[in-house]
Amino acid sequence: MQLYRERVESKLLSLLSSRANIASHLNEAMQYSLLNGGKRLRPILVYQACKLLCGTLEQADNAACAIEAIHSYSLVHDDLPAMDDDDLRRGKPTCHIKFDEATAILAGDALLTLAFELLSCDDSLQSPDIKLKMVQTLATASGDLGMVDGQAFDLGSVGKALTLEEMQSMHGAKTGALIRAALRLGALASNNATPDSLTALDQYGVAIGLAFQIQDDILDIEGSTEQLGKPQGSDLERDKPTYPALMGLEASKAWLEELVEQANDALSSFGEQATPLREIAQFIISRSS
Ligand code: GRG
Repeated sequence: MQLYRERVESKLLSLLSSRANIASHLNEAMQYSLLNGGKRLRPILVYQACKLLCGTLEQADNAACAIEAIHSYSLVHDDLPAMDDDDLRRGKPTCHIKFDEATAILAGDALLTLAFELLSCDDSLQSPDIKLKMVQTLATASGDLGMVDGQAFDLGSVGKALTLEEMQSMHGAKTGALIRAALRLGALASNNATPDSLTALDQYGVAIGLAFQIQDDILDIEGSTEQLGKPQGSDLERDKPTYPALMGLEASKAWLEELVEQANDALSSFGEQATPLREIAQFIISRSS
């Protein structure tokens, strides 16, 4: 994971350093948001899925950068006063606190569009058809049929009692869609994806996406502000619906174990080659930040 984290960070740094904006604070705000820590889970999934299907890391580079650009944009906008109104992200002042609100909106916009520029100008991809499928994958996962839809539902449900089904749909869109897209992007980039391998990776993605969100909710209770890099207890304070609140802490933890089993089962056809993805599933439920 460390290897891939460093790889995507160095690609992102050289990409942003090479862009000549006339507004220097825009580039600064983009760099601040993209390069200020973070686990880089989504790019790591892109690399692992591509490698699993015998693709090279070069083939996965642009998709890895693109998905992290989308993720970073979503965090910048999520932190804005009109949304979650947060001051702290990854242990540092959020983008609109460090710069200003307009700059944070624009930096988010620029990161979002950068992602599609990266996918569409990727020369390492073998066919225009694959490129197009990757653009579609990322657009659908991040737009109004994916992450943006989940965010809109989330903002509309503060203080409301949700059913387990509603929570799963919300998180499936808000957090899960991008995680599944990361795996699909990596698989497509390898140029060796088959319908079966895409289905298996998607089933794995559904399980780890949900596990990621449940662990996030648990960390809001059991983690520390220092480790999390954002205020601990913020879900509780905002009366946000969470899995531990709905089903209890112990049942949530038991569910995590079941989801890791489901994730591992989904990978059975890949054998030993999928060990890194199995380790990532375990990492997701044992992470402390
Ligand atoms: C603004 C369109 C729009 C969407 C925002 C992802 C999201 C949607 C909001 C983030 C709110 C949040 C804390 C969700 C919980 C799960 C999550 C995505 C956590 C942050 O992702 P990590 O833990 O972050 O991968 P790092 O910092 O490691 O990159």
